[in-house]
Amino acid sequence: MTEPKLVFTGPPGAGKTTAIAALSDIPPIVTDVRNSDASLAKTHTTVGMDYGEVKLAGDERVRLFGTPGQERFAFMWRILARNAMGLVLLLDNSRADPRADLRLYLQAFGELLRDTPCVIGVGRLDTHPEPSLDALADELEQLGWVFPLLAVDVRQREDVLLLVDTALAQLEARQWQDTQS
Ligand SMILES: Nc1nc2c(ncn2[C@@H]2O[C@H](COP(=O)(O)OP(=O)(O)OP(=O)(O)O)[C@@H](O)[C@H]2O)c(=O)[nH]1
Ligand SMILES: [Mg+2]
Repeated sequence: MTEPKLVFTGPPGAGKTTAIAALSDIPPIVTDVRNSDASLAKTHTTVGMDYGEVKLAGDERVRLFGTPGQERFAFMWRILARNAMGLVLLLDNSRADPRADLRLYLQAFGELLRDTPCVIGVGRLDTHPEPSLDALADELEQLGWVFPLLAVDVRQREDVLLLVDTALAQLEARQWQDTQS
């Protein structure tokens, strides 16, 4: 497999920039500016993209791209989705309607997901247990998708690594299936 490109997406504040910084072996490239949106409870927001790299077992280098979360930057979602080999969708369960977030980002990346694996990481389940992972899995099923859903803390490198490993495992399974057909 040649240097897979994974894209992290999800709503503002879900932790795309944090996750890539937690996992990257190189100092991540960030394009955050001071946030002027009062509905976002954080000081900075991504306006371009995040970039990091991680070397996994066997010296496989994975390129990590993060999208801006805000919908006004949806044009960047399309640009960053090009040639992606997997999608990591981060949700923040403390947001008003995580199910609506799930629908919005899966729809926005629907074309990519036709032949690219996805893994969903749900953050802040400890403080905001609803909707539960089961409820989100039901929503996913109703939308016609079957993807792994994991509880994560994006500040923890091990959690982000698990998301990346899960996406890559699906990718390898698909590539193996392709060789069989
Ligand atoms: N207390 C707490 N903070 C968390 C948790 N998960 C993430 N965060 C914080 O949430 C914030 C996420 O911010 P970013 O990484 O900038 O989010 P983003 O998804 O890149 O946001 P945009 O670029 O605006 O789309 C960071 O300050 C994290 O430290 C959690 O489980 N608990
Ligand atoms: Mg960001």
